[in-house]
Amino acid sequence: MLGWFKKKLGKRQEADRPAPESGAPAEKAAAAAAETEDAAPEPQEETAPPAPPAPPPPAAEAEEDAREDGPQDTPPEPSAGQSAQAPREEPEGKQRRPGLFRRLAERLSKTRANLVSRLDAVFLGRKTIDAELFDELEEVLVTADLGVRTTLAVLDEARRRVKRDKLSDPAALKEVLKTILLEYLEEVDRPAELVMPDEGPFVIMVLGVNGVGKTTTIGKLAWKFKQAGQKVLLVAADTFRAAAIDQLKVWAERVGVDIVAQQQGADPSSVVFDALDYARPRDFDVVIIDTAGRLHTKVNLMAELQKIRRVIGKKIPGAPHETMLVVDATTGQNGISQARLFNEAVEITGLTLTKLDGTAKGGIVINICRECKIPIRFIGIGEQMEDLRDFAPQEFIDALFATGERG
Ligand SMILES: Nc1nc2c(ncn2[C@@H]2O[C@H](COP(=O)(O)OP(=O)(O)O)[C@@H](O)[C@H]2O)c(=O)[nH]1
Ligand SMILES: [Mg+2]
Repeated sequence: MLGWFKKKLGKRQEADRPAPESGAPAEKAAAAAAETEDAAPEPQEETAPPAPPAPPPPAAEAEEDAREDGPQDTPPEPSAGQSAQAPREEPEGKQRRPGLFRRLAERLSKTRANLVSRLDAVFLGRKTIDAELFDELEEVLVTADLGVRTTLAVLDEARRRVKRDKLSDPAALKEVLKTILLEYLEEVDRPAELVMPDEGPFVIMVLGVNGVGKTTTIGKLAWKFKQAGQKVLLVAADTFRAAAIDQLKVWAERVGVDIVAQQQGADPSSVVFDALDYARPRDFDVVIIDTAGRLHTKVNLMAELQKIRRVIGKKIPGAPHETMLVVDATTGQNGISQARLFNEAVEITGLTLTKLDGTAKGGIVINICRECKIPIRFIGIGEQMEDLRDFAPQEFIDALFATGERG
């Protein structure tokens, strides 16, 4: 199954680019995006920290002084990076796929140990499907952060299918469970189509509480788009801390994309206002907006996000085309509360779940899908640039249930 990113790029390219000599443009774009993933460098050390932050580019400072509170007539110059679209290399074939799959499986190893290995232990030596088996399954699923409600729903459905298909072999029940989990993920993924704008940039507004991985995800996402030949603009609308602005600048420089940033404390809406003024005449394909996530002023934060959203919509009718909530998978059930909270304030259209490499509770992916009915676009499986994956339910379940010899 193609992930959201590929689907979107496919549409975009189909609409915008002249047909190449061979191959359907949509397919080519999808292939290019796929190759982006395939061409991702092999992981460095498992525990390698992200590249040390470089000092922000000098040009970045210049416009910070020239900042006033209201929207300006002359938008600031971009502070960093070059906007030229790098010529794309299109390597033959997809031989790297197994490596990518293996890496995903590796990164999910904590969840696999906590969920799948424990499921296996429950099934081990069982001859029949009985109530005791279901009780034990319940415990395993709940502790892997599937949540009580999702767990009960999964097991009810499993019981129904066992009865319907007259299953008696516990191994068959394990397959049934796997299928049900996959169905939950696919159910939400299926209607996840988004409409690409006919003209103007595709605007992504990124939200989430502090520390969940918004800025990192934006950096990785920018890289993904850039690899696929898209012209990307980053917008530093988290003006709460200077460090947050600098962090985004570092990413812009590392990836080689433009950024619009102002000084700490600037009104986030006016940063966005100016950034969109800057973006429109310059043919950006994608604009990604970073926002603040401090929770201690919840009401203010939500009001601020609503205001930013209004500003975007006024500047570019129909935008933001994606309002993406970033959730830290290691926070477990808390992530679900966050999704509800943000969704009430601004309608969330997609999720990115980060830090799946660091948690044994990856069951949250299934839980959040079922509870929130918001499609998961991406998953973060590490701190490196290439550690953001399109979320593909089948691949995810396969990686989770992968045994040693897989991949
Ligand atoms: N292991 C791991 N760490 C991540 C991932 N995504 C982000 N992080 C780390 O989480 C921390 C907070 O990220 P940041 O982007 O600053 O969060 P923000 O406050 O939401 O912008 C940083 O140390 C990131 O490197 C991920 O997928 N896996
Ligand atoms: Mg940040």
